[in-house]
Amino acid sequence: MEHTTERSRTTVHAAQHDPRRDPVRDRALWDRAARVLDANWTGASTVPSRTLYPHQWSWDSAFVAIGLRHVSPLRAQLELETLLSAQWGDGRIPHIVFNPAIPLDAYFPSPDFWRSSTAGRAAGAPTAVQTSGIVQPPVHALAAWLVHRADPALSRSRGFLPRVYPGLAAWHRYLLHRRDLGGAGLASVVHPWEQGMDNSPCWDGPLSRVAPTAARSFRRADLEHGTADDRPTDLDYGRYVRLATDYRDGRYADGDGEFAVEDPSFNALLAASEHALARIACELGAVGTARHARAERLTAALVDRLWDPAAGMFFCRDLRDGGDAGDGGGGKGGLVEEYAVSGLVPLILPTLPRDVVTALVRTARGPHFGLGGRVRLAPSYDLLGSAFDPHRYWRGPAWFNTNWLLERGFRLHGEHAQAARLRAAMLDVAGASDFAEYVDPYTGAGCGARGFGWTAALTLDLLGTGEASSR
Ligand code: 9WN
Repeated sequence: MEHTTERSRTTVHAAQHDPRRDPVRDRALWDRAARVLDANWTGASTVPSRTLYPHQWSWDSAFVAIGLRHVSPLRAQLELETLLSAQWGDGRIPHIVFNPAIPLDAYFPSPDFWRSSTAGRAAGAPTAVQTSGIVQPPVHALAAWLVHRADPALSRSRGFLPRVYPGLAAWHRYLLHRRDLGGAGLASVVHPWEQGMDNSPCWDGPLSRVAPTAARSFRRADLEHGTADDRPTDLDYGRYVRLATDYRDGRYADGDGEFAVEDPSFNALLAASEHALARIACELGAVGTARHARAERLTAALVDRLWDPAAGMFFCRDLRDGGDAGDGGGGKGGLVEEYAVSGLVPLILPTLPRDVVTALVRTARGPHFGLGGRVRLAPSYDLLGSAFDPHRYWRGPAWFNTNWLLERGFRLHGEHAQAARLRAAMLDVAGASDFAEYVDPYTGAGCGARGFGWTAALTLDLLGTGEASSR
């Protein structure tokens, strides 16, 4: 791929203009990150990890495309097109697209659990490919726009945006209508895996009402690749399996499942992607105003429903919490008052009110997240929380996708020094941990899989765009 190599050379050159960075080390880091993406490439998409996650995951692919665009804009386009080819008729983009060449016991839950082409028939699941039936955060339109911008000529010649726009629009329609379970204009997630931060302590309350499936009735494949102490517990898994089984047995119809949560990060990504979809619409000759207005309404609903001014934080809203939490939320459910990184992600939104931005930056730099100096990267959960654990999955460790979003948010709102510190720390930790899936937020020590897709991809993005860019 001569085009790819040429582009790669040009782009890393741009990153070398930052006088504070060593261009030789950055070039080596770039090459290592690109090699991870090559190793995880299957021919039409990228696996998050060859061992732990050997299929295509939805939000992983969006982050991967954002990095891949610097190395091969063509592969980045294909990554998103492959994912969209597994979209369901009702608009949902499934959280996993299964590779039929991978043995069933390599990952649990496998295609025979989800039974997408039969149980999902009424919702329009594809027949040519097996998928899961739940979704993941909508980072895709943002990714598609950034991929287009990386090589507009190639994008135009392949008709990339006209190819992906209808699917992305249907995806947002699904979330904004079928998933508006609280009736307030926000999308709800119906399973912790949908929000992407599987065993966050935010779910402990909502999950406590779910009767777990007995652990002996399924076999976890994840424990064959990682330390049990770093992974969700069997009890968590029993509840994940119960919720997914019930959703499947209800033919993946949305409505009155036991778990329904309005999450700040999921909705912030939807609003950011709606802004991106507006730009895509303009590029295709349509008017984007209505979409920008919708993104602004989503931002306003996020503040209205999930912002707690006294805490200086966005919290999840548990729609199945029957008690009146007295939180002024205007009706259904109650706020889950846990400081998790999800509540900082709305910083990526351009029309967040100034006082909210100021308070959120203060919270990020304060004792709960320690970005003022106590940690290297933002933890996934409250450093002061009783459930904090620096190594157990989403209960404390730092992840590169959430830190990349925060870096972007800091920069968007003029917090350039904070953004630059975070960016430098991410690059150092990604390289030193061999592109770990997640790391101890204090030490940067790697946990989980190595050679992890989005860690490598977002390293490339940070190197490829430079800190001054508006990206
Ligand atoms: C379940 C693939 C995915 C990520 C999620 C992360 C983890 C899966 C799992 O891996 O979830 O979807 O088996 O734990 O939590 O964010 O997309 O990398």
